Amino acid sequence: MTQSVHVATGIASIPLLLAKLWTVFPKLWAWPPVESVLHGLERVALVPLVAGSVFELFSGVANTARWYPYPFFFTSTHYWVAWLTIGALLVHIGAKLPITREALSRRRERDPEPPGEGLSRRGLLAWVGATAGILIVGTVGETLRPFRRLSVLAPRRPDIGPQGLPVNTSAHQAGVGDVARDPAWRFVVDGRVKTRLSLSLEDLRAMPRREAVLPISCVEGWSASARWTGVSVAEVLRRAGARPRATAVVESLQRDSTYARSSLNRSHVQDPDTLLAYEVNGETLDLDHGYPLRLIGPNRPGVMQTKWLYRMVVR
Ligand SMILES: Nc1nc2c(c(=O)[nH]1)N[C@H]1C(S)=C(S)[C@@H](COP(=O)(O)O)O[C@H]1N2
Ligand SMILES: [Mo]
Repeated sequence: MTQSVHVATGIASIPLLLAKLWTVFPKLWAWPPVESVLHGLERVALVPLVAGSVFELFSGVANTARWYPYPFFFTSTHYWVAWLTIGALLVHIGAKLPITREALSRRRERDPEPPGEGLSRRGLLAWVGATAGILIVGTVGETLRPFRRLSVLAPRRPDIGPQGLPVNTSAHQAGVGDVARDPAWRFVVDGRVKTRLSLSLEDLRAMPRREAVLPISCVEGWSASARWTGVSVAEVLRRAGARPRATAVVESLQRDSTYARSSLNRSHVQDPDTLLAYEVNGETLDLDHGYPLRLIGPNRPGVMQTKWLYRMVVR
């Protein structure tokens, strides 16, 4: 829900922002540029508002296409610029409140829209609404399966990929093709444990099976649910003799990637549906989905559903 609403509302904001910038553009050249100290402050506050809004929408769309034309890390920048933009928006709303209040309280008859001057305000809003609607319908199929055939504007469809699930990074791209298939593969559980475990896939399969229907909610704009089978992280920790309030970090065979490890907080660890999964939709995991073992758990973004696990460090 949160992932798709975030992406859909972000995409729908694009025509709204463009229309807004287009209508206020002439004011950029108003003369004199500053009429008073207050007016000057108000205009300065527009810089983070406009720059922040444009950056948020641009970087968000670029992220859905996995395009990062800047040196900084997308996630934290997108997050912090959002706070700056919200702050600038509050300042802007505060500065415009008197005008807005006056405009809203004015009676329509006393202030009819001047006829014949191009698009009316209502017409403009209708166009913005229609464009936003088209953009949403053209992309929301990345999360809502019934719309998948209409997803002509989306970079991918959530049902295309091995076992009906998309793949962002294949085993080949991650450079794990051979090590992941190595029969000597073991899953190691160490750190703050009483007993260090070293488990083969057969050992894991011999442990209590647990099934959960869970989505991969990818911040790159898509999500897809599947039925996962594996062993509860909680069960493995119990066998290793971890303390009751333990947390953990899982590590991938993949090297040199921000996705190669992820941490599990206490509620993730304790949720019985947080799985070390070896099957999806009743089949052994495809190599591209993290064979032999991947993490999958509720309330975690896709980036934290680490694939090709080989180790869990308990803390
Ligand atoms: N080791 C590893 N795990 C990973 C990734 C990755 O690149 N490497 N991608 C993550 C991301 S961003 C998502 S959304 C999910 C699903 O990605 P997939 O479609 O590549 O399976 O796996 C996550 N686990
Ligand atoms: Mo992702």
